[in-house]
Amino acid sequence: MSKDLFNPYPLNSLITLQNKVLMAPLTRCMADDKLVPTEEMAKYYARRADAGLIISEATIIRPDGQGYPNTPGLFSPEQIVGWRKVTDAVHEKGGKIFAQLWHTGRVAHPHFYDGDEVIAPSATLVDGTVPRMRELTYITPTPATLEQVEQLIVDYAQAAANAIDAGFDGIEIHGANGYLIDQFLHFDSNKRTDKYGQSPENMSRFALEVVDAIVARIGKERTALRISPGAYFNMTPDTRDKDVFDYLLPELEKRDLAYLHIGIFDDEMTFEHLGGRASDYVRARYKRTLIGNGGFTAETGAQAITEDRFDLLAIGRPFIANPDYINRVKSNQELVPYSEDMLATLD
Ligand code: FNR
Ligand code: 8K6
Repeated sequence: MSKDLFNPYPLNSLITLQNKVLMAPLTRCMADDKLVPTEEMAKYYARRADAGLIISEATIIRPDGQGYPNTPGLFSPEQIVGWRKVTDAVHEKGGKIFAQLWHTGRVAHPHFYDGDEVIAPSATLVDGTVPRMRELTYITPTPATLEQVEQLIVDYAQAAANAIDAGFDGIEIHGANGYLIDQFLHFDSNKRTDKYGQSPENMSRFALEVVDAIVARIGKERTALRISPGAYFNMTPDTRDKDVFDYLLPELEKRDLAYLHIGIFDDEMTFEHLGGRASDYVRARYKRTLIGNGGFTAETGAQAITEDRFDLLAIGRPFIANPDYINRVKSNQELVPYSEDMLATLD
C-alpha cells in the first residue's frame, strides 16, 4: 500500500496532520444525562489519537438540536469541562481533534428536551421513527422564523467558541446526512418562500451564514464543513438539488476552510442527478482539501488519493472495531471486522 497515507498533511498555516487517515465522526450515545462527555469517552478517543485527525461524534449546539439519546452537547459549562478532559487526553498522546457541531432540525424530538416544538426549514415531516428509540415517531416541525434562523446562527458560533474553550483544534460543521443545515440545502425539506428558500442562492444562505459566523469567531483555519450533495438519509433526492450544490461549492471554495468532508455511508453509491459518485461531483467543483469517506479500506482509500479523487481519507466503522487501526494498517495486521453489537460498549 502507498506509504503516502502516513505522510503528514498541512491543512493550513496553523494545523498539520500527522497522517492522512482520519477518524470519521461517529455518534455513540454515551454522554451522561446532562450530555457531558465522560472519562470513558476521553479514554475511547485517546486510544485513537494516532489518527491524522479525530472528528468527534456529532455534538449538539443547543438542547432542541437533540434527536438521539445521550448525544453530547457544547452549550453548558459542564459540557465544556467534560470535553476538556477528552481534548487533553488526545493531545497528551500527540493527536488532534475537531468537534463536529450538530443540530438535527426536523430529526429532533421533544422527548429529549424541554419544549414541544421541533424547528426546521419547513413543516415537512420525516418518515419513520427515531433509531434506538423506535417507540418515538417524528413530529411535524415548525418552520423557523427569521428571528429563529438568526438565533441558530448565533448559537452555532457560540458552540464553536465553546469548542475552542474546551481545547478542540477546530470544528467541523455537520452540514450532512439530512440534519438541519442539509435540510436547508435540499428541495425535499426546504419549501420556504423567503430569502432561505426556492433558489440555489437562497437555499445555500443558511449554510454560508453559519460558516461565516463561525469563521468570524474562531478563524477559517479551524473551521471545516461536512456535506451530503446526494440526499440519502432521512431525505429524498430531487434533481434540482444539484443546482444548489453547484452554487454552494464555489462559494465554499472562496472561504478557504480547513477542509470539506463528504458525508456518505458508501462512496460507491451513485446519484443520477449528480452524474455519479458524490465525491467525484464535489471534486470537479471544489479544488481545496477534500476528505473522502464511506466504505473505504486503507488500500482503496490510498488508491483513491493516488488517483487524486480526494486528499484525505476518513475511516468510520473500522475505527470502532479497531482502536489501533493506524498501527494495524501500518504493520499489515489483520483488522477486526465491525459489527453493530460493538455500539453497545465504548472500547
Ligand atoms: C455514523 N456517521 C456519522 N456521521 C456524522 O457526520 N456524524 C455522526 O455523528 C455520525 N455518527 C455515526 C454513527 C455510527 C454508528 C455510524 C456507523 C456512522 C457516519 C460516519 O461518519 C461515516 O460517514 C460512515 O460510517 C461511513 O464510513 P465508514 O464507516 O464506511 O468508514
Ligand atoms: C447518522 C448518525 C446517527 C447515528 C445514530 C446511531 C445509529 C447507528 C446505526 C448506524 C447504522 C447505519 C445507518 C445507515 C443509513 C444509510 C442509508 C443508506
